[in-house]
Amino acid sequence: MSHNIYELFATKFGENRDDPFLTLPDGDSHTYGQLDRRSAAMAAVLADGGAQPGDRVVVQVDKSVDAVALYFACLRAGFVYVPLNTAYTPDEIGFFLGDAEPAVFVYPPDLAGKLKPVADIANVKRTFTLSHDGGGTLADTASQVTALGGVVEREADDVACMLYTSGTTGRPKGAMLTHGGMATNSLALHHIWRFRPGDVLLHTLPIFHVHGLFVALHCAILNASEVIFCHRFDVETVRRHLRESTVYMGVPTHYVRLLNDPEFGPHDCQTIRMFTSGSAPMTEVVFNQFTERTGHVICERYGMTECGIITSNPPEGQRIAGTVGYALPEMELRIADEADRVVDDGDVGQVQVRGPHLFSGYWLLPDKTAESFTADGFFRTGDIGWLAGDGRLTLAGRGSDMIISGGYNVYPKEIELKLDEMPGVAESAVVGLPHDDLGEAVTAFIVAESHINDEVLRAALDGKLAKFKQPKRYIYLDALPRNTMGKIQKGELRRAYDELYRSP
Ligand code: MLC
Ligand code: AMP
Repeated sequence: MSHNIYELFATKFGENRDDPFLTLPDGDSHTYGQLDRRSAAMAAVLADGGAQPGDRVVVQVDKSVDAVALYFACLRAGFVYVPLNTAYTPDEIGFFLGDAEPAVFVYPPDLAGKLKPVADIANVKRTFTLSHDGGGTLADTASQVTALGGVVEREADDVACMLYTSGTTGRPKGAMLTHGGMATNSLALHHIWRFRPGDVLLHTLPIFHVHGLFVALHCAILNASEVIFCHRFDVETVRRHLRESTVYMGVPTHYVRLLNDPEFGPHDCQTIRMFTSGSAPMTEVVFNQFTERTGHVICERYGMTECGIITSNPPEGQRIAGTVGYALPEMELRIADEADRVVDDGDVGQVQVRGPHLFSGYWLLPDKTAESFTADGFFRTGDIGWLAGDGRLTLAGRGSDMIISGGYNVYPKEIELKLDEMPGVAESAVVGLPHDDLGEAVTAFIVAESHINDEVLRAALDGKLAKFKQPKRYIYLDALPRNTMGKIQKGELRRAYDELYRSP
């Protein structure tokens, strides 16, 4: 029996061919049958272009119906789908292409001048373009070919997707997600969130991360739901379409922005049965304000690229501010000390998880993979938390100094390395400081050895680092705080500048 996750989807596509799947804000609707056919055509184009099952297909394209079809095309044909954040610069893309060694790279036509040379340097054999409005060589060719029928057989542990996530070294690692792991997680989530006939999902997340691509879309497909598919988040669009939806999935910044609109209120949310939040911590203030304003209690859940969704508050039963709920079915969750010994309920330690939902390892990095698992097969999430006696998890922070800005992870090391190599910079420390809108704002502390200013630093990072990673503020210090071992004390910087972004 094939374990290709697309088999699960194909059943839904087959049973619901004429039903709306992706409906754009302008009303233009694409049925389940259309997406199925389009993905089969795209699979044929990629195969003709030389892609074989198991080959990587790297994709940096805008959110669109065809971008979703391209994802399905890769799944059904057994290609490994590798989506990249559209904010990444050509410099950053160069690294991913070199690392993933894809058979095919797909990018927007208007970036050809910048990205084709990068693909050539990385020796990518075949490139296609795809635009947000249905244009590009991939779209054009897909409209002319004979579709690739059927679904390629895959084992449960065959890799379906690879998503890059960074680490303490600043070098991104490709997390390999398997057909079996993704299917297990999606089915569990669809079940515990009690998806039901008639549910309509309002989708405003990007589709290059697990939240927008897997959590949101997989639940909708398994439910044969209609998805109101917005290009991006903005308050006005969300308010307009909430009234036609039953489920909304967001990051905390979305909820902060909705609350900042004084007109937003219960009248916008009358059809909604569930608001979920994740990818970053939600403050109790926002959680409570949302309930006071709308009458809805946000269902906070906790996930990670390597694991999919790990825990969720219950859709029925109590959702508690500041907690991320209970482990999903088949997901074993424990809190351990530094020696991987399980601690008592209520004690704070590192969150570790085990089960069939997990990724299979980091691409070409067996040592990193081994380090990230305990001897008995639990994955070290890097998050810190504690469990209540009934199994409810509360997160208390992160083990590393990773920053989460508006739901995107930012790794200080990557930015510090770029800053430190600049003339005039003696050393730097990058930290996340509390920010009402983004949760945390990337902030750089600089020790200068000659005259340097924000403008010079910004100009030097532009083009090298995606905008969302670039520091929102630079602070110049005579020296960085260090402990007796010489280690930079980032905690001290965070404490001293805690109020930097808070309005007076
Ligand atoms: C955009 N900008 C950001 C930013 N997003 N800066 C810091 N942090 C961010 N997250 C910058 C842009 O570069 C630009 O800079 C300016 O802000 C305005 O850009 P924009 O495109 O208009 O931004 P906006 O649409 O307002 O985006 C904000 C956002 C977006 C919150 C809607 O960041 C977003 O969609 N976040 C969701 C991330 C997500 O899906 N995470 C899931 C990860 S999966 P300038 O200088 O040009 O003005 C995961 C697992 C799990 O974590 O559990 O789910
Ligand atoms: P990523 O590597 O992009 O998948 O991000 C995963 C990280 O996001 C986790 O390790 C957590 O640190 C964080 N995260 C996800 N959901 C939540 C949540 N509900 N509350 C706090 N942090 C979260």
